[in-house]
Amino acid sequence: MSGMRKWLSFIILLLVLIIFLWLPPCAESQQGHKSKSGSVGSTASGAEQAPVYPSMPGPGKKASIGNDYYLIYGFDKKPKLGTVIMKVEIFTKEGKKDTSLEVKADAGMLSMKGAHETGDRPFKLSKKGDYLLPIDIVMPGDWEIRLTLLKDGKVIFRGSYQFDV
Ligand SMILES: [Cu+2]
Repeated sequence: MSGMRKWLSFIILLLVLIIFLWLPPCAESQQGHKSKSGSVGSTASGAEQAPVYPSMPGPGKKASIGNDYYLIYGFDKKPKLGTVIMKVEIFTKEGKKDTSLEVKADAGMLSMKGAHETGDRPFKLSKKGDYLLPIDIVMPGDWEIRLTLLKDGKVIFRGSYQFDV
């Protein structure tokens, strides 16, 4: 009986030793893995790898889209509580109106991330060749509209407009 106990405690000691020897590198690799997957997760969570939306020149001003196009955006009225219609006009560098791009926008409050983001919604092309999108401003505060332009399914421009309501 006591022999078996000795045997058992020996095995337990051995197990503890093995675990102690084995744990630190494993914990390290797990941590490394965690921080890696964590950063991947955070970038992936922000709608296709946390894209950056540089501030655009104000409404009515030209914002260049690469070397080939520029856009001018505006609103049907100064953004205030309620629905505003955002209008985006796209021109080739020669100044000819272009309707071959796809335009999307997300709107939300900077100080209330995730509270009322609309998600990316497509603008509709009007007969005049303007891209239009109604945006609901549901609260006073600091809003941001994030614009994405695609050509042949590829993002060629991102820009943002911040304003207070
Ligand atoms: Cu809010």
